[in-house]
Amino acid sequence: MQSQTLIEIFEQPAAWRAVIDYMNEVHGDLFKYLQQKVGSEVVFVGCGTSYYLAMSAASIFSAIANRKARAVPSSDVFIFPESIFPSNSDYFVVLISRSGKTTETKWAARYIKEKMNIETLALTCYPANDLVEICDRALVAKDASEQSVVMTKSFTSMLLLCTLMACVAVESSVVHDDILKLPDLAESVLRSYSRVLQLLAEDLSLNNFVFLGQGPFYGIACESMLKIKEMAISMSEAYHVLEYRHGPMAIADEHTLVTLFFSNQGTSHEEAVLMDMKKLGAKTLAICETTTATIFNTADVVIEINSGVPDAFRTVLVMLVVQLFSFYRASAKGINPDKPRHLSQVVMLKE
Ligand code: F1P
Repeated sequence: MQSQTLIEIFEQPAAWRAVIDYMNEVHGDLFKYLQQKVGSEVVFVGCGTSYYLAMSAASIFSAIANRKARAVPSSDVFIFPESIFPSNSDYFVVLISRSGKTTETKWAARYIKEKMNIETLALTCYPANDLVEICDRALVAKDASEQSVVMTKSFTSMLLLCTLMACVAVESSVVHDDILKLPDLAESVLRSYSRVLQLLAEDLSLNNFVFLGQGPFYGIACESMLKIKEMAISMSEAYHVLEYRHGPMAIADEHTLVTLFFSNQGTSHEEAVLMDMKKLGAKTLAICETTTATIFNTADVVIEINSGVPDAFRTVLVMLVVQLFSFYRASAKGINPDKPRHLSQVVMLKE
């Protein structure tokens, strides 16, 4: 029987098409709403995968919509609210949750509404759930709901929805041409790289996985760290690319796979880190838009996305690579990623 997680990984192009259609339906209304919020800082909130999504979403939202945006884990909202919402600013909070049932995210939503009187928007995969009920508005990626415990298509689809929201914040008209290309590009990434990733994942001499990304790719690096932990029960870390030199590289050796998400904006700095990692004896996987001579001559494995789209739009595409890699790593270790150890779809606490 085919793995449900793998089925959902391959359903991403269709789920993204549905997100784009949905945005075409709601963009006029959303534009008006976001116009009322000009001047408010956008705070993206979530737990686990949804928190890492918030990190990439905040980076993308600031860059595209030219507005202040930040990501915080749901728990910080009700434990350290004074650090998150100093009283001298305006806020608009986007609460992200596949299920809409995660207790910490519900607590955060209630705290924001009741104690801070700040407007809230739920970003989720179900049109009706607890979070939608608590929040003032909702955006729903309904074709991205999943049976699997591990979040794959829900992550990329909700991130795409955030990216579209950032575009809508600056113009009310139709979806950006580059975004329209993404579902076809996703099909080609999933088709082209499965075999090479499977071979790399089968190298059982590797026992430590490091993911490095700057800007919008930092949230992607964190989500990659989580994917390989959840699916393949493997040790993993995530850092900003240049941060890795500041101590963490002490651990790197020939059993380490360092995956670098190359950005167009930071290529030369990121190439230098790639070369350093090679000198340390680590194995390297470069995920880049186009292969430079340095990347080609240095990295052990290169995944060239060749999308023609800017960094902010490419984040969802590069995530597919690590989802596949994590799945194949689990298979190589004889682990069933559909039944991850200790985990369930939702973390529900006693209320
Ligand atoms: C978030 C989450 C997942 C994680 C786990 C439990 O859920 O923490 O990131 O993989 O299986 O749930 P949600 O709030 O997005 O539904």
